[in-house]
Amino acid sequence: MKLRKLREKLSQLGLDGMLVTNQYNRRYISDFTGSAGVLLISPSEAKLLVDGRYTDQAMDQAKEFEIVQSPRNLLQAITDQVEQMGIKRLGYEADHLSVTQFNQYKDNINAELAATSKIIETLRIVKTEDELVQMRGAAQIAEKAFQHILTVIKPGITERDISAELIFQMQKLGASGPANDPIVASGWRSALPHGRATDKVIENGDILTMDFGAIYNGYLSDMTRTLAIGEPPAELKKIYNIVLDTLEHSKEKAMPGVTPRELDKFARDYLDAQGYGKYFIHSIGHGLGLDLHEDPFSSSEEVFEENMVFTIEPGVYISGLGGVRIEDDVVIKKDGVEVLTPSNKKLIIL
Ligand SMILES: [Mn+2]
Repeated sequence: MKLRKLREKLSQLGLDGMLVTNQYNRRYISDFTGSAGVLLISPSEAKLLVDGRYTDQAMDQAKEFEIVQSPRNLLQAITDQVEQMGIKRLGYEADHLSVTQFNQYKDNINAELAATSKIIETLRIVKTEDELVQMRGAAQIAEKAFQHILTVIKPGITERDISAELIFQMQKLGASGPANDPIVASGWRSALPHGRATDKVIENGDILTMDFGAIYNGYLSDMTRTLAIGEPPAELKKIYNIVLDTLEHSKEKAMPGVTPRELDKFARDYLDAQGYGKYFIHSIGHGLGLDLHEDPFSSSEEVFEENMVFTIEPGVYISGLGGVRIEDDVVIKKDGVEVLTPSNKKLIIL
């Protein structure tokens, strides 16, 4: 199915071959989960070139592909296969090649090389039912780790303790790993939207932002929760409720026919009306799937369609005071969104 859609796209673009080098695109089209290898696809053939470390795994996973075992530097094998497959106009993924790699391909491959952009990324935007099953699994793991971490957080432990415990719990719950290096930012550091965990000690009166997720069967979750340890400053409490309202209203707004750009503007206008627009210093969200940040991005003017997955993550960050971000992952559905991270979002004061 995925291969068929890709071939349709190639024929529309006048390409009789495609070289796939990006790891997520390679996995999406072939089901091969290894960390090295390339796909060569023509109208009649589909080959996966891997080195000897991956031959058995590739044969097991990439059922629609002919596996070609090659030396670790795949250049000669790619050149030979393009020749054998009779490819005259080969598309390559311009967003994912280094200049060095491109020059090697240009100097060796005997075919016209055609730059392409986002062909497979675009196919990845609308999730299949099977992909949604994995994404629900990834979200549930993060949700359970969040419930657990609430029993761990107390004054005296460090941000790094929290990060390590989140990762450990998610792996015990079935994650193959964390989706990112968790963001754990407490007190004044919560004003840093991407404050990675440090040795800072959690203190009474701190507000604490945690942004983390799990990888489950290749698919990612990405959630952010902000909570307080002891009574937080009054202004941060007020900001918390405004950010939460922005999140909830944005979720109501996310539906087929609306563009990510419109959703972003809606959230920005909402925060502006409350006087906090200038402290919302990033975008409203991003596509999520095999990769943590994938299409559609918040600047996209292509409308949402059913079964796209998007994060919604308004935030307000005030230097010297602190910050609040709350993030949910949603699946766009005909009448509203399916929230993959549904845990209660009223301000928790530990
Ligand atoms: Mn995110």
